[in-house]
Amino acid sequence: MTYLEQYAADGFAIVRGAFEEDDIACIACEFDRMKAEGLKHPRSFRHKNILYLIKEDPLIGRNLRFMHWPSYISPLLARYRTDPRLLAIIEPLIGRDIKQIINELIWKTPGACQTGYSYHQDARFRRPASAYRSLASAYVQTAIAVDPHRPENGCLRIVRGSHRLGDLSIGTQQSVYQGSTEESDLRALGIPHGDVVDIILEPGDLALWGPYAIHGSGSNTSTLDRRAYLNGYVRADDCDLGEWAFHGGAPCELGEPVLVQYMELYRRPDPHYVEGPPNPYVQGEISPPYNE
Ligand SMILES: O=C(O)CCC(=O)C(=O)O
Repeated sequence: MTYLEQYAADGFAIVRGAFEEDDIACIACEFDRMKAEGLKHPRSFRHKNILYLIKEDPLIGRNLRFMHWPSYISPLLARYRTDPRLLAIIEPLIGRDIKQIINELIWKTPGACQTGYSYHQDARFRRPASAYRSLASAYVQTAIAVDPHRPENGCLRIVRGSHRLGDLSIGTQQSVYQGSTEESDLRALGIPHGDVVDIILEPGDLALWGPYAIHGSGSNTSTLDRRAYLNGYVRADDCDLGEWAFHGGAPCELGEPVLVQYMELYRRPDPHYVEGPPNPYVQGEISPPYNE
């Protein structure tokens, strides 16, 4: 089965060896650099679209869980967000005119007690919903494995075939990064445990999934980190938000930040510490025009 056949059948796919050892070594160094930058802050910090999400962990203290939009300050990570190998993987799904709505580094620091993600569909984050059209066919999330991903270090878990269930608004009242993959959440939806697939990856492998695929990940109980570089893309015509990634297949550079997830960008562009949810409009609706 090709990855495109697997994506159509299961709602997710794995491309083995999408990136080489040298690529991953460079990306891993940038993870370390971004982590050192992030941990200069006492708590979650935002500057425009860049966000360091830092939580106080009972076991290790300040814990950088993820960073949004490292590519504004890392030329290397910016290069990989528009890498031709990524385009070759997503082009058959969403074409050659592509915007980007996710650019994220995820760490699961060993020793921390909170590193899991509860089961969810990414559709919940595509807000305001009116800015997105044809979500099911226009949007794809990708994750490049930097470390081996295994059940013991909190690999992704995806429910096979759940992309056909549409928007289930799962757990939208709580943050996904403060939970874990609870079987009871699936049972409540009538989903058998046998449909859950552990996404085992080697460094350089790439996983992709759609906006309705139910997924989450468990805690890291090992001594190895589980880093992933996430890039989420959308067919440009079907989205009013996002940074351009490819125009006619040509890579687009980042300029002055535009509205993507942080809808307060123009009202509060200054560097600041974040109290409360990082993206305040994630649960709500606002009206177009967005980019005024
Ligand atoms: O990387 C993970 O473990 C979870 C990431 C995730 O669920 C997401 O980005 O939607």
